Amino acid sequence: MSSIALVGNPNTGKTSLFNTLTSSYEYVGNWAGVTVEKKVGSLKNGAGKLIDLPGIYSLHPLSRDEGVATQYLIEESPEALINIVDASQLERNLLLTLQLLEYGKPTILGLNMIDVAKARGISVNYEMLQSRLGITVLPLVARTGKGSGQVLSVLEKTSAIPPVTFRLDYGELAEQAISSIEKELKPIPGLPHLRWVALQLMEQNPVVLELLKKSMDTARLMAICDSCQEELQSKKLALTLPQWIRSVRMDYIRSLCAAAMDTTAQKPHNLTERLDSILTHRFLGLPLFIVFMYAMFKTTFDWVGGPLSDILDGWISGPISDGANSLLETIGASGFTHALIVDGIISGVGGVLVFVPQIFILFLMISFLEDSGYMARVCLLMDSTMERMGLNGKAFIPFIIGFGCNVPAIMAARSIEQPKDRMLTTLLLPLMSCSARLPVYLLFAAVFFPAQQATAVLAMYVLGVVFALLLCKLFSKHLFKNESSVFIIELPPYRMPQLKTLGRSTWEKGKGFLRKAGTIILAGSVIIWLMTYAGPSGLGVEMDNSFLAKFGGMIAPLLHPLGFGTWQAGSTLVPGFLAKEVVVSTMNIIYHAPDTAGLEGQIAQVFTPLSSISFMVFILLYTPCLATVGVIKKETASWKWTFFSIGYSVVLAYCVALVVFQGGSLLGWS
Ligand SMILES: Nc1nc2c(ncn2[C@@H]2O[C@H](COP(=O)(O)OP(=O)(O)OP(=O)(O)O)[C@@H](O)[C@H]2O)c(=O)[nH]1
Ligand SMILES: [Mg+2]
Repeated sequence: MSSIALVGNPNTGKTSLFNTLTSSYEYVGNWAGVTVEKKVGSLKNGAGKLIDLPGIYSLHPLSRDEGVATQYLIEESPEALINIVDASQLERNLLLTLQLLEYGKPTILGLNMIDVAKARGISVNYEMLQSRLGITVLPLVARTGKGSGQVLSVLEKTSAIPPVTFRLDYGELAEQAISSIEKELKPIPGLPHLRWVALQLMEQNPVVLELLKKSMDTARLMAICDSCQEELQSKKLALTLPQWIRSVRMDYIRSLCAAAMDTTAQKPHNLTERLDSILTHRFLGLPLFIVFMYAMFKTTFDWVGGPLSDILDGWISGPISDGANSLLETIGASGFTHALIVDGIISGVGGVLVFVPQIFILFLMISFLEDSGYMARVCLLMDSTMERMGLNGKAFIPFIIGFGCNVPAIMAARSIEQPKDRMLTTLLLPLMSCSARLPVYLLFAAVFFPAQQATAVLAMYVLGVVFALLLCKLFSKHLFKNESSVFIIELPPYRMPQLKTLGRSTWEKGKGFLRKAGTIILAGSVIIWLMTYAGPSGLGVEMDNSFLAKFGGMIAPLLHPLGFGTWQAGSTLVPGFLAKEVVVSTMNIIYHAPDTAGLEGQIAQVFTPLSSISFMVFILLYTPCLATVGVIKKETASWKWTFFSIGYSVVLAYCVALVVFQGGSLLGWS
C-alpha cells in the first residue's frame, strides 16, 4: 500500500486536509505547531495511507515536532508528497517547496487557502506555477473541503504522478561542489536524489549529516563544503555557503512569484491589524485577556452551564433513578444488585455526569480560543512575565490547553524549541487545573460560595498558574543550567472559527470525558461502592465500619492539620490518582446522596468554608493523574523526572493546604 505524506509550513491547513481526505479527526488550530506527532490515516478512496506531519519551515529541524517531520522524510521515505502551501503567503512557503522538489519524490502542490488569498486581493496563476515547477498544482480550501475531490482523484494512482524534473542552478562554484559530493556518495536506500543529499549537507542539515555518518566517513565531504565556502568568500561574497544557497532559492522564488501572482489588488490584513492594535496593546492587552477569561468562566459556570447542569441533575436524580428503582423491583433484583446499581453506579457515575454541560461549554470556549488565532497573542502578552520567571512565552499555549486536559497539553509542549523550556513546561503543566478537577470545585463552590461560584472556580485556575510561575522560577534557577531562550512566535491572521470545526473540536475533547465516565469512573465507582458495602466483619456493614472507612482512616491523621482529617476525605484522594473525577464520584457514594442537593447538605456538615478551600487547593495541586504521569514518562523519557513531578506536586499540595488552613485558623476564619 502506498504512503503519501502531507508536508508544508506550520498552520497552512495540512491537518484540515488530512481530516477531509481520510474522514478521521486530528487536532486543528490556528497557530503554528498544532500537530506535533506523525498521524496516519487511510485515504477515503482506498488508494493508500496518508501521513500528516508537523509543520516545518525548512528541512532543518529546530524543535522536537519539526524533527519528527524531517526524520520521517529521511528515514521512512514516503512514495509521494503533497506539499501544502498557503496561497496568501506564497513567497515564504515556496522556500520549503524547492527543497522538497530537490528531494525528488513525486510531488503535488496543494495551493491552500485560496479563499483567504482571494479576500486579500491576491490571485495566483496556478497554471503558471504548474508549468514552471513541473508538478501538478491543485487549488484548495481545506477547511471546507473544496478541491479535495481532485486531490483524491490524483492520488488514485500514486504511480501515475510524474517524477520531479525541477532543477535549480546554484552557480558554478556550488555546482562543482555538488557534483564532487555526489561522486563521493553511495546511493542511499529510500532517498532518490543524491543532489538533494549534497545540497542538504552543504546547508549543514544535522539530520542528513547523522544519516551519512552511519554509513561513511564524512570528513571528505565536509572538506569539499569547506573549500567551496572558502572559494565563495575569496570572491568577496560576504555569504556563507548555506546563506548562498538560500539566496539563490530566494531569487528564484521572487521571480516566480512576480510571474505567477497578481498582487495589484492586494489589501492589507485589515481586520487582523485593527484587532491586534487593541488586543495586543501594551497596556490594554493583558487586562482585556483577563476580562475575556472572566467572561468565559461566568458563561461556563453561572450563565449557561450551571442552569443546564441543574436540569441534568434533576433528570438523573428524578426520572432516571426512579426508573432504575422500579425496573429493578419489577425484575426482582437482589438487594445487593439493587444497591450496587443505585447507590454505586448511578450515584458515582451520575454524580460526575451532571457536570457534562459545564465541561463541554469550557471545551467549546477553549476550541474558540484555539481556532480564532488569539492563542498566539496571549503568548505574546504573557511573554515578559513568563520570561521573568525563566520560561518561554510559547509555553502559555500548552498551559491553556491544559485547562481542558493535561495529556494533550504535555504533547503540545513539543513545539517549544529549547529542551530546557520544554522540560519545565512538561513538569509544571499538571498544575494547570484540568476539567477533571472542575467537578470538585463546582461542588464545593455551590455549597460554600453560592453567590460567587465563577469567581471561586476562576481563583483556583489562577492559583494553578501562579504556582506554576513561582515554581518555574525556582526550578529554572536550581535544576537547569542557564540556557538562553529565544521567543519566536508567528502571529497567524485572526479567523472566525467555523461552527462545524468548533463543534468537532469540542466533541473530540469532550468525548474523552464521556469515555472515562463509562470506563474508569464506572469501574472506580463499583470498587468504591464494594468497599463501602463490605467490611472486616462481613457484607452489608455500616459505612463507618467498611473497608473504605478503615482505609480512609489510615490516611486521615495525615490530613488532620490540613483541616479535612476525616476518613471520608482521605478515601477520595487515592482513587483520585486514577482519574480526578473519581474524587467526586467517591463522595457521592460515601454520602449516599440521592442527588447533588443532598450531597451538598452532607458536605456542609463535614467541611467548613475554610477546610473546603484547603481541600480544593489540595485537589488542584496534588499528583498528576495516571494518564498524565504516563505521558510525562513518554515525553521526558526519564523515570527520574516522572517521579520528581509526582513528588514535588504532593509536597506542594500538602504545604499550601497546610498554610491555607492553619493561616486561616490563626486569622480566626472557619
Ligand atoms: N480560511 C481558511 N482557513 C483554513 C483553510 N485550511 C485551514 N484553515 C484554518 O487554518 C488553521 C490551521 O489549520 P491546520 O489544519 O491545523 O494547519 P496545519 O498545517 O495542520 O498546522 P500545524 O499542524 O501547526 O502545522 C485552522 O484554523 C483552519 O481552520 C482554508 O483553506 N481556508
Ligand atoms: Mg497540523
